[in-house]
Amino acid sequence: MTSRQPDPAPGAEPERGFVVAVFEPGLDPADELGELRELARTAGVEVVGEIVQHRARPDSRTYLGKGKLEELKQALSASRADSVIVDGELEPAQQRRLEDSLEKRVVDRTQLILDIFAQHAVSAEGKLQVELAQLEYNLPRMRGLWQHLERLGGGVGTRGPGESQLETDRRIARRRVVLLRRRLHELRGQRDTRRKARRRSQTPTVALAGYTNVGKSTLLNALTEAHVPVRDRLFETLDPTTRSFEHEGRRYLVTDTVGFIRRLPHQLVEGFAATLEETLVADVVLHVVDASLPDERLDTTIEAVETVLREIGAEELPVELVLNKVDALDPLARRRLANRFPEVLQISALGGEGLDLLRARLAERFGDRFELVTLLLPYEDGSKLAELYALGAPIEDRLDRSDGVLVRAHLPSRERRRFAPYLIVEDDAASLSRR
Ligand SMILES: Nc1nc2c(ncn2[C@@H]2O[C@H](COP(=O)(O)OP(=O)(O)OP(=O)(O)O)[C@@H](O)[C@H]2O)c(=O)[nH]1
Ligand SMILES: [Mg+2]
Repeated sequence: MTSRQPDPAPGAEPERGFVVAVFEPGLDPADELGELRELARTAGVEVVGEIVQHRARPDSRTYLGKGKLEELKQALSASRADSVIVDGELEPAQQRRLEDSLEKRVVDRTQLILDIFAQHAVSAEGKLQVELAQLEYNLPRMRGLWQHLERLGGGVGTRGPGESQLETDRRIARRRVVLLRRRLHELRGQRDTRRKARRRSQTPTVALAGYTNVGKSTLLNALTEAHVPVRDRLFETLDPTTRSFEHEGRRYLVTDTVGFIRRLPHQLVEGFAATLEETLVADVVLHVVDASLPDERLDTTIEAVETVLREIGAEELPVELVLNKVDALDPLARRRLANRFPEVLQISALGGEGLDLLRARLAERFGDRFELVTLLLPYEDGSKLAELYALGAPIEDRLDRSDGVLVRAHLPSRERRRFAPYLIVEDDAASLSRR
């Protein structure tokens, strides 16, 4: 599947996929199918047919019940489908039985999402994260899939007496998992260093979070004049990007990360843990919502994001909801939204509407983190001045005097202690400056 291209060259035949879903009570069929179709489209698959079965839970052996399975067989041959896409996570044995019985490749929702991630991974870290997630998915499903890995390490492929090919393959895959985890751990160390540098700078940090395709990257670009790629497909962004913007003389950092989805495969949550943690070091999470979605879908996406945020341990962070894509709504729909979400800003990352208000609201949130102080830094403590500049604290005024440098600066509240010996009471400052 990973060889599939998301955008087939003109004239090339896209893969033909047949969608199969079991709807348990409580699931909204239109919603479910809509999302599965979107996933298929993003993966470069043309959906050529659909079969839906309503039952309490999928069949434990073959996902679909007997009758439906027969129906599917007929429909498959008529539709000339290359593969079957199942809207759920299949047990390895279920998948095997289905493949054997249908004589077609069967792809479950998890694998479809993993494929999309594989197609979209750009950075070295992103690629390792996806490979790890794929291996963990494939390990219990292996049927001699891993021959190509044998050549990776000298002697790894040599088989012990009595060991089957499959066992050898599993052993190689497990070693690769260990290796990938180690490499990711190293990369994570580097990321921590960068993150700590950012923390030291005390610059307020905003993390963009939200369902996939809601416009997070568009918003990052609009707020910070960045050029992160934006596309109308799922999981366009996998690597975190941090950019800054200035508002009234202060600098703010904005981080854009991977989008969320309902029932995010747990292999991906593990693989992308480090990336998702970028969200955790933020001072505030901006939860971006696609306001152009129908009401129910809007609610499920908000819930899904809240669930993932809880799963990665971000529930303690302050979250600010923001409704994006309001340019796609008529005035009535916007009023209804305003009633449903009274305090929430309505913006258009694409058109620019509401962005000034958003910047102002973010700034307001961080307002108490800075205080305007006057410091007298003697020349013999010259390094303190450098430290002050390193904080990125906006400097209002600076006067070089005989006894040191007099500075008026917006000092981050947390740094007050470090600079306490140099603080000058405001009233004195005016008279001092004349000295
Ligand atoms: N009408 C409208 N479309 C928007 C707006 N913001 C983003 N979009 C469109 O929504 C699609 C997805 O935008 P992205 O910025 O890539 O979304 P994302 O949340 O970063 O998506 P992933 O990285 O794939 O999770 C693109 O086609 C954008 O042009 C907006 O304010 N209004
Ligand atoms: Mg994006």
